[in-house]
Formats: sequence, structure tokens, C-alpha cells
Amino acid sequence: MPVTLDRAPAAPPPLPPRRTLRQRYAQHIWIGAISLGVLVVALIPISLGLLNRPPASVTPTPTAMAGMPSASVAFAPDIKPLPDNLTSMPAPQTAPPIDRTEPAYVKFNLETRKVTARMADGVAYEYWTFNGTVPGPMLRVREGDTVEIDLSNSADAGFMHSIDLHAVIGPGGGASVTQVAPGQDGSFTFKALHPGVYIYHCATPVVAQHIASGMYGMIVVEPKAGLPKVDHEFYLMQGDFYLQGQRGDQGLRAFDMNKMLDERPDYVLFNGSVGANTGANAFVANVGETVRIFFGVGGPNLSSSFHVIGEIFDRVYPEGALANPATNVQTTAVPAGGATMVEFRTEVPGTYSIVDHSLGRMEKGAAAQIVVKGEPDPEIFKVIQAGPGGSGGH
Ligand SMILES: [Cu+2]
Repeated sequence: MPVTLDRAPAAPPPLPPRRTLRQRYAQHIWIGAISLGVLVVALIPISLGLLNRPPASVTPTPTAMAGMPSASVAFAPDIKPLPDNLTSMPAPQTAPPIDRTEPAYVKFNLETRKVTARMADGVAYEYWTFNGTVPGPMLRVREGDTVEIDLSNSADAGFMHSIDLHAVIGPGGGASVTQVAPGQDGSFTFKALHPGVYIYHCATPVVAQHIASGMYGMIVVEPKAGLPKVDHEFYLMQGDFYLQGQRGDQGLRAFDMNKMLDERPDYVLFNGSVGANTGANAFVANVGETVRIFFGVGGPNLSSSFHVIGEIFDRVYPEGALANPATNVQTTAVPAGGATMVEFRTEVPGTYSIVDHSLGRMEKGAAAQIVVKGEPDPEIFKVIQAGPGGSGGH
């Protein structure tokens, strides 16, 4: 619109426009943006250099490290040569049935310590353990018992550790009073109020790292009347493990935090190593006997679809609750941080594989076996004509 100036007084010469705060800062924003652009352009060649670093399995040469020391270290997986005389961990300690009919004061001594051991052929790992095994020892008490837990952290453990037992009612399941430094002890008592199959684990941050290093085990609280007698009890726990390097890399491989956070385990294991309960280490029973498996999942991340190939669970005590079992079950879900108890009677001889039916995990080590010995029963299972493929398949 044109402006009429006829009756308007003569306007004073205009002042230079007063800049608003926004206008003044705009200048700085532009300068900042241009500077950022220059920085990005300058970084492109450096980034391309990073992408051209050697693959993870190749150790950078001293020359390459001189050029970009921090980047080279970040790309080199922490894999050391296999230790001499490498052995698997011993089998975890199991616990016999409770034969008491009265409550008692029961004391357990647990020691947290490092153990470097075989995880798979050609692969070693520095486990963090309760009492030197993965899982830790099976603890067993009776409903109504008063239980003392004495936790000592070995002097060379290198880290603080603790214990959270899911059978405990109290702060942190005990973990709030057992954060013990290397060389120190912590202890507490609790009353076992609820029967069930429970797990325990270290609960020191980063908790998942401690669990992924092997710090878990089982505590069974038998009901006052006890559990039905069976011929065999087996103790088995599943855990997922995250190692530096690529699948197939050999050596002493360190824990990989990023894989753990992404939930991409290299190994999913029963009782801490590949083959801990297969072949010569398989569980053994005879035809016509009753078998009970206490099965827990330490995790830290994966649940289990627990299944015995070629068997049907006569009874499953879902989630370790020792009342009202489900009957005639093929596969039962066991969450991370959970447990179950399953029972069945063996009917025909053979080798029965115990698996997590998320079967990709069997390729990562999640398998155990029960060898059942005895006479065939053709009425239950009879071969008419065997296929040429031998004993493979599911
Ligand atoms: Cu720990």
C-alpha cells in the first residue's frame, strides 16, 4: 500500500534498524553452520581411512597404529593365545534330596572367583564363577529352614561381586548386603518361606555382564513334605555368552559388551561349555527309571524352549512352582531368571538330546544328552525299516 505523506510531519532521518536478538544470533548460527560444514568435509578422508582399517580378525601393524592409534585399538578384538593345559570346568555340584522332617539352620559358603577354562574346542574364556563352576553349586533346603549365605570374594577376583537368590524375600534378594570387594566377605540369613525351584545370580553392575560371565546357579526349596522320590536327578542350567571376535575365532576371547547389549550370543550353553553333558559326559539312566531335571536359565538375555527330543514330560512344574504340575508336555518355556522341574519315565533305550527348541542355539552349543540303557520295547517303539541316513535329524 502506498503511504500518504501530505499531512505528516517531516520524518526525522531514520535510525539504523535495531536488530532483534534473533537477528543478532542468526549471524552466529550461520558462522557455526559454515564451520561445521568445513569440519565435516575435513573428516571425510579420515572416516574413509577408518573404514579401510584391517578387518577385526587382523591385528593392526605397529605402522598402522602409529597413524591412528585409538582407532586401531578399537577395531582389534581382544583375543589372546589359548592358555597351555586348557581344561573344561568341573561339573557343578548337585545336592541330594532333603530327608529331614523338621526345619533346620543351613549354612552355605560361596566363593566368587575367576576361572579360565575351555568353552568350546579352540576357545577359552575367563569365567566369573560361584565356587569355580558354571552354573554354581546347586543349593537345596526345606521350606521353613533358616538359611545362612556366606559370600566371600577371592582376593584376585578383580571385581566386586554379590548374590541375589530368588528364594529370598528381602532387599535385592541379598544383593544389597553382599556387594563385596575382592578379599572381602558378606553374609546374611533368610527364611525359606516358599517352596520352589529358584535361581541365584550375581547382581553387581553391570549385572548382565556378570551373569554372561557365568555367575548364576540354582537353589531348590523343597516343600515340607519333600519331593516324590525318583531314580535320577540332573542339574542343568542354560546361559548365553558373548565373546570378542568372529564365530570360529580361536583363542582366549574376552567378553563383548556390544554383542551382549544387542543380544547376539556367540554361544548358548548348557552347564557352561560345549559338550559339558554330551558324549562321555552325558547323563545316564536305565529303561524304566524315573528322571527329574532341575533346569534353570541364567540368561542374561535368552529364554529357553526346553525340550527333550524323543521324550514327553510326564510332569512339568511350570516356572518352578512345586504344585499342580502340568502333565504330558512336549516343550516348556523357561524365562531368563527362571527355572523349572520336569519328570519322566524312560521307556525305550537310546540317546535323548536335551535342547532349547530355538534350535539355532543348538548350533551354538545348547545341547545335553541322556543315554538310556536297557532292552528295547517294540510295543512302544519298533524299527520297521531304518533309513540310510543313520542317526541324524532332529
Ligand atoms: Cu559378579
